[in-house]
Amino acid sequence: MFGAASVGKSCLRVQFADRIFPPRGPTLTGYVNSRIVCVGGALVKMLLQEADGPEFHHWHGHHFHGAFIVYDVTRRSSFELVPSLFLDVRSSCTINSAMVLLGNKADKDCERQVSYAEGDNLANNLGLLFMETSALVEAMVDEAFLTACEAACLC
Ligand SMILES: Nc1nc2c(ncn2[C@@H]2O[C@H](COP(=O)(O)OP(=O)(O)OP(=O)(O)O)[C@@H](O)[C@H]2O)c(=O)[nH]1
Ligand SMILES: [Mg+2]
Repeated sequence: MFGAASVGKSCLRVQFADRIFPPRGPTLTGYVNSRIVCVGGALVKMLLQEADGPEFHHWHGHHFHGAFIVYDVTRRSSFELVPSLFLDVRSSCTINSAMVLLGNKADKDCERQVSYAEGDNLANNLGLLFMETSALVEAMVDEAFLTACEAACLC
């Protein structure tokens, strides 16, 4: 999971893996959450790791089955960071499957600075899947991770 600081990477990851909001304790670089899911009749163990804010030099050379780029729909600067982050991720890591763009904090609709259409357009331009999520109210969190997992399993 990549994205600007405080977009909700930890909350999404922990909501999906442990059904807790908010996560307890700070983000620890390299910490892995896991959840076993059933995809196409097979049990798959998903391992979720998080880059520390936009600084992800420690992931250079890593190989992932999928990647999420997350922005905060109430913070435009986090959305504007997405194209350069996408290029950085693509050039530094091997992603052999789905990349997904997530617009998180969709529960804060009255504070929204990025529309759904803008997120969808950017995802289309970059060739990413797109969803808006809320880790707080657990909206589209399972769907986002399971979609990526299914795409990874098809590769
Ligand atoms: N309203 C709302 N707040 C959220 C949501 N997800 C996360 N937050 C809040 O956003 C803040 C940052 O969440 P984190 O999950 O720590 O963000 P992060 O991207 O992991 O941050 P770093 O690891 O520091 O880069 C916390 O105060 C969360 O409670 C959400 O879906 N809705
Ligand atoms: Mg975090």
